[in-house]
Amino acid sequence: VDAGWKPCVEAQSEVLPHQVSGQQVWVYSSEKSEDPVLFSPANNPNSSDHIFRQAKLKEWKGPQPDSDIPLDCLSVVRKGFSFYQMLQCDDGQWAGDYGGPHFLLPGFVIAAYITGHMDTIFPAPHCKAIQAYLLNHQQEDGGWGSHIESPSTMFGTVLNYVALRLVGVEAEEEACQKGRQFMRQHGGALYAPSWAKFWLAVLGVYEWQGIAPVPPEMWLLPQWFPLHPGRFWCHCRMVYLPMCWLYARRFTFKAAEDPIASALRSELYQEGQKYQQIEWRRYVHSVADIDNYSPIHPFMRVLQEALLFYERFGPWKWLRKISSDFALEYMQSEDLETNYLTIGPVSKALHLLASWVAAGGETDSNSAARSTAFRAHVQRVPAYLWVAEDGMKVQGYNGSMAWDTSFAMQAAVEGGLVSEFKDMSKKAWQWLVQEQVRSLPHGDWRHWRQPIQGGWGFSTAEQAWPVSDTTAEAFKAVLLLRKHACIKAEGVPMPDQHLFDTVRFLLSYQNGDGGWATYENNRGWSWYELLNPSEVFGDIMIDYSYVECSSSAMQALMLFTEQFPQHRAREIAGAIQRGARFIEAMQRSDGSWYGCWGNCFTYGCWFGIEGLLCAGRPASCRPIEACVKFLLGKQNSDGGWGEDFASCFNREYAAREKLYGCDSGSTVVQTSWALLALMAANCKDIEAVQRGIALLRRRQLSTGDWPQENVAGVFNRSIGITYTAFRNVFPLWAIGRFAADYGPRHGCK
Ligand code: LAN
Repeated sequence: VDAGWKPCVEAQSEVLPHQVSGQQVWVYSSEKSEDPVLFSPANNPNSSDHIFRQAKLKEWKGPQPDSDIPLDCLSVVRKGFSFYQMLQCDDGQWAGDYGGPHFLLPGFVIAAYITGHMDTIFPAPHCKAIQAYLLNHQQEDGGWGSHIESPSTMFGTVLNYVALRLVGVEAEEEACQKGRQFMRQHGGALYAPSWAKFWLAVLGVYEWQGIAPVPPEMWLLPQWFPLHPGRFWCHCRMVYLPMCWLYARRFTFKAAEDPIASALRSELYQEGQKYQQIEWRRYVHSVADIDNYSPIHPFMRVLQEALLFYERFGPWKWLRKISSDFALEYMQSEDLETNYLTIGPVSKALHLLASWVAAGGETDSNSAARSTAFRAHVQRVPAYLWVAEDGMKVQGYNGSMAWDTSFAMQAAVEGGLVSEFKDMSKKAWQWLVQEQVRSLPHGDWRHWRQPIQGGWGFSTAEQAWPVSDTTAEAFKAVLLLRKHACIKAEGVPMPDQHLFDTVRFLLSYQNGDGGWATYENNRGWSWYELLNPSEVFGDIMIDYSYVECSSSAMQALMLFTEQFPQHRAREIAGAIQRGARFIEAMQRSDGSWYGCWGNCFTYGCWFGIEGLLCAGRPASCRPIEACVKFLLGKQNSDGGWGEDFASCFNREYAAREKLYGCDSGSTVVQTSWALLALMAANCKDIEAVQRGIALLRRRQLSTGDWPQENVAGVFNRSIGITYTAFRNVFPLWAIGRFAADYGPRHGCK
């Protein structure tokens, strides 16, 4: 990618409802300081976040990590933190690449193109960096995957092909020719999954008759009705919200008048297939086999047919108007609450477009561009963009800063390094205190939002969507730090009441089954999955209880109750016990736990074991022993652990092959999770733990960093997502635990 990209903190703006805080953005300056960085996807599609890290290292004024190879484990952690502190941002957070999915960037590009704002949203250097990204991740078969480690899918290919064309790559260029060939081998865009078809319809290169209905009237269903969308998982709800509004209007870009869009009308389909003659209605349910992860259930098909009938014979106008107006008001309220970030990247791109349409963009583009909402949306696009050596990408969220900062601090505490890294710790503490979530401006239960006060989000407070476990992990970090002398003496104060708010938050997010879901309490049943319309994602309809979220919430509550034995102690104790029963119920017969948000069983096992232990289950209890046995059985001969993304996708443990130039299938992140779990469970096989630690030490680079290996995160079973910070934080945490606790306990260094 071209040099000249720099991370920075964006200036405040008068269009946004609240102050921008905690975000990271990239700016381009024409003075080039470095040579372009090379990226070789054939070696590893996971980039190293080299550009960001180099920029931070250059700014660093403090001492450099020792170049010697450390002799003991504590020095390894010290060296690792000496490196990692150099990456900390001035405000105290750790930022990093949170890319991975391949279906996000195209939505942004399509929305920018339709609104005629490519020049403002993606000026020339952006387009160049986006081209680099798209070309870097095109695979040998001409397609793109749904995420960086996925084989090519129609979801990835159709969307990224369109994005490539819109950022200025000509149809005759080789990349496009190969892309077309891949699409045509799989039936052309008529066989793309529904979310891809939606973007195509909006761009005017697919017709609305070929789209399964997304009626806004669903919002008018009575609240008690089991299928009211207020009961869906918030991500599902908040994506179908702008979709239903755009669908009801059948909004379409005037593709016929645009040279690229009209060319796409033939490029996306089979050779010789005439766009005007396609019988769209026949392709509503068609999707390529390679994409069909969650096939549409016959029950949903019947429902979709009924809805098509309703659409055909004219939905009642008044009902459509009331429901569309409601949807628009809901979207505007979400914009204000999240400072125009919205809950995530898919809704963000749809809101960007919808705000322009709602301001009359179709008839008067100039005045729509001046509308407050559209301008504010444009200003918040950079919060989602990231530049790494593979190019410019749209991240899975507006960053993972709260999550990464919370883990980093817990690792520092466990390694006993808080006072040694006092400035780093104080800055991180301050950032965490500042990023605790306030309450919603319009009150909580409006639009099915739960009280959020006292929570922490995955990224920043202004994003205003705290999660059970991001709250819990930040709370753990805060509780651990506040006991330290240097934080007590010099850190910004945090009133106890703010800690009590978090307790109320965590207790109220527990579900009836004893577990914790993500952003909300569970509001529906798993049979809703019969209505999953996405084809490409698994388990998206409701907010399920998860082992990871439950374990984090329990650990945080336990830590709190140790420090404040007077505050809601009985409720907390009861909640933890119910949580433990949920975790036990989720254990698989082989002793493992499936990880829903990390790749994969190594991640789930770590949370499962820590959860049971914090509830007071002894390390010798049957479930923990079974999990230890499971983990030990998966250790590689080099001492490490390594799982393939197939574990997440197929829900069966899949060992990772030697890949991307590594000398084995082991990875440092998964090895660390397994080790953290084993050490927490006080594993009797000391030698196995030692061999794992030895692998982490061998893989540490001379700088104190670790290499970026594989995709460590996952969502919705099928999509991989990058966590760059994990390669530092988890090895540091595992080796720190070994140095400070497990090692001394077992007489080894
Ligand atoms: C995230 C990121 C963080 C993640 C953890 C905190 C790790 C997890 O323990 C709970 C769930 C959560 C908050 C989570 C949920 C789903 C998200 C928001 C994501 C994986 C980041 C991107 C993803 C979102 C759904 C992407 C947009 C795609 C759609 C299908 C709407």
